Amino acid sequence: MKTPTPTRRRIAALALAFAFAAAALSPVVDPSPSPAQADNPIVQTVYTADPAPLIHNGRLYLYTGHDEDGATWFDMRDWRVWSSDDMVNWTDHGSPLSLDTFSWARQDAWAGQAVERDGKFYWYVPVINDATGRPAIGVAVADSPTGPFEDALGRPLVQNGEIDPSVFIDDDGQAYLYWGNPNLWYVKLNADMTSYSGAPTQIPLTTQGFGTRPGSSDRPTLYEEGPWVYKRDSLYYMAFAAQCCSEHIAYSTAPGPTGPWTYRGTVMPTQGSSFTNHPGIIDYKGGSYLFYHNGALPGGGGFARSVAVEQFDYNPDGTIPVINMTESGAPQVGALNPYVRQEAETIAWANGVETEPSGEGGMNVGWIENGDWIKVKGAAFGTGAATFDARVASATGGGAIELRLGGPTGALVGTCNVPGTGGWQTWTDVSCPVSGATGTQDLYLRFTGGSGYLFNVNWWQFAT
Ligand SMILES: [Ca+2]
Ligand SMILES: [Ca+2]
Repeated sequence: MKTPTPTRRRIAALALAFAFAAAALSPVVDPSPSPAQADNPIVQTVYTADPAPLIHNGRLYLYTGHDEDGATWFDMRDWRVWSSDDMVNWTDHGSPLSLDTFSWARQDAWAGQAVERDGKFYWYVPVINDATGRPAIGVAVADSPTGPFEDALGRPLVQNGEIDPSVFIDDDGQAYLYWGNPNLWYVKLNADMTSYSGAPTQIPLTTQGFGTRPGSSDRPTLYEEGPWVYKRDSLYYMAFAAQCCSEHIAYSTAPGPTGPWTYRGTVMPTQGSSFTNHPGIIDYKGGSYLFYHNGALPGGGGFARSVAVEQFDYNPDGTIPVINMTESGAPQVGALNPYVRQEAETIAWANGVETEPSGEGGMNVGWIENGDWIKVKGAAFGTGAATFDARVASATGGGAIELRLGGPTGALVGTCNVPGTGGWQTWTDVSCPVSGATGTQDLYLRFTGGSGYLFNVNWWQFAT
């Protein structure tokens, strides 16, 4: 049984400062007036970095790193998984992979990517090999996109002191692992995805292939790190973090997976209060999306980053337009169905809460204090909801869930009282009447009660 730790830092509690902070950090952000409207960054409960999207069974899974609170370097110890089917409400799947997964890893749970092959999920990550003190790339495997992941090999897959693996499986089934900083490498993975054929091959970093870095003789091209390789139509793309520091995102294209690469330009300019950036590009439900990171959360910066997303359209010739960071993020695809069980940790914007593994499986929302709230964007109530049910637990005296529409102080359509249950993982169902919830609305679960932590929420569901 896990008890919320009162001393844990609550970054999201500062979210009211978000609009002001973000406006000061970047001149390019949307003029969104308040965090109630902002949907970027897409996670507010922890700092996240180095996004890597993956689509499985019609759902978009997002693999990220995790910057520790208060870090003064890239202090990263685990990786995180999130998912969405509408690009705005993101479900927290917790931390199914960490340094502890790799017995041979010492530190630096940095940028990786997960891919699916034959019903298994392979997550390639760089870590410091304890035996050598140098970066190596490990691979973890799972039967589910949300893990749990295990070390597939018990040793590094490949090690040459360089980082940032990206994996691409071509239409012919051949898989390629790309990585590198300061150089750029690829190797052909075997069909088992945990071994390779041939030796790692260096991709020539020419200015024709990767642009010209101004004022640098030791690194003449823009390529810095973080390759992201994919194929669209018959063209191969490599996006990458360019020109440290601060980095921007640039890209090159090639007629084949091994090149030759031609530099194509900037994807995302230097913006957003993090001196690194990292691309993850994918098509989903008819739209094209760039995942990246910035320092836009309260307390954010170069070592306290947050993953964000923008929707974009390729130009007719296949080139990528210049994409700016926004606070509004990607538009919602479809709507959320409030009449099926929704996890409390499915969130468009969280103010003041965090998440933790639930004793009932998955995650639950916790650290709930008076006035905290969760935004769920675009809930389709149709002709109207009659009741609201929630799965709750409280080691204290509980409180109440206010159901509001349009904003945290918007129209009140129901109030659900939550009793003390004798434990933070001692769960019970509560139910309450709802009136006035019709049409498609942004739903706010606003939590009220006395002082201190009030209760936890595992899931909720409306009924007609
Ligand atoms: Ca709180
Ligand atoms: Ca849950």
